[in-house]
Amino acid sequence: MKRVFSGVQPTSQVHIGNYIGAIKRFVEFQNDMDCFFCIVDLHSITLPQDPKKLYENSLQLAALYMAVGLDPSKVTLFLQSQVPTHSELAWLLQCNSYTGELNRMTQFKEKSQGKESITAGLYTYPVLMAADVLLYDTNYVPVGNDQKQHLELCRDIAIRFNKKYGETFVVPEPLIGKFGARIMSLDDASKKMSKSNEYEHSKINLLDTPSKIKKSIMKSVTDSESEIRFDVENKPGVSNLMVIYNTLSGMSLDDIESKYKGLGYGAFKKDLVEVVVSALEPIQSKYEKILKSGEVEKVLKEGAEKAKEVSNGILNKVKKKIGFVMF
Ligand code: ATP
Ligand code: LTN
Repeated sequence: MKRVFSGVQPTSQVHIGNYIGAIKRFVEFQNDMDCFFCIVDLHSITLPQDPKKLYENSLQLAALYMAVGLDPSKVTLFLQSQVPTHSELAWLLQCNSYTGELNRMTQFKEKSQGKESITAGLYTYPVLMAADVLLYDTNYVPVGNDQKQHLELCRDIAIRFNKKYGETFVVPEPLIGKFGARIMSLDDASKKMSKSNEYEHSKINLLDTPSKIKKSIMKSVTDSESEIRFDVENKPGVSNLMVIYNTLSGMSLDDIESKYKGLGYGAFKKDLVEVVVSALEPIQSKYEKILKSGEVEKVLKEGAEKAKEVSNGILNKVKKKIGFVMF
């Protein structure tokens, strides 16, 4: 069976960009592939986190993974910090990566911009991500568009290691969706929808109420025309809303264009509110049930055991190749 690995940071609330670009797609793999989905809490502390919030967000994300339809009897769900092989391989890979390649990472440049002090962890973040993926002989990594460069680095690290020490790692392939791999901010269609954007109407979170969803969509930027047409270059705001509509309802972009011909943005946005609310409603009610059931901790515990078992085998192989004494 082919293996799939992906991770989401437990920073702040999960938004529909995370859902459409990544988490919703995770569910599609669970029946045919051996899936590992991680809550990458070690990554999240590359930027300051409030300990109480980090704790809450980590359990909330686990419950959300299940609420969107990931079945713990089919997939392995776990917390990165509970599986020490991740930190250990990250160090070994850091000693096989170059500052030149890390300097080129655009996410590092963006996230360090304007900051007075930047942690070494933010700089080496992509190497920890490479360790996450390579520890499981991963074939496929479903992610949003913003992670493309990190996965190219991961592949480079794997290929280089295999050349130096002999065949060790499976070289993974990113799986980036055709539509929805980069959902844009609702208030500025030139920027990606992002957890770190503090303006509440820039995004829709999976746990937002219908009235908040309505407000954010009705306020979203469009343009001075009134035509519903998919044209990312000239109509980025409307095109972004159309992608949200398309990915959450299944209606094709062509059918959306025909349905709203001559109707204007008001009618389109009003229906989009319905589409989003009805896509999120089942997730929200399942989420509440899962939290109450108390099963989250048990699932994470079992997930960590399985992740340790699989990743230990690969880590030991790497250590032997490097020349460490193993008993
Ligand atoms: P931040 O923007 O604050 O760095 P984030 O929103 O990117 O956070 P992550 O936990 O880093 O959140 O991302 C989880 C997954 O969601 C990744 O696969 C990422 O590529 C994807 N993703 C993030 N933002 C978007 C977006 N706007 N559109 C589509 N996919 C996205
Ligand atoms: N960097 C990713 C989160 C992440 C990840 C991973 C994604 C950490 N490790 C391994 C896929 C595979 C992000 O979303 N910002």
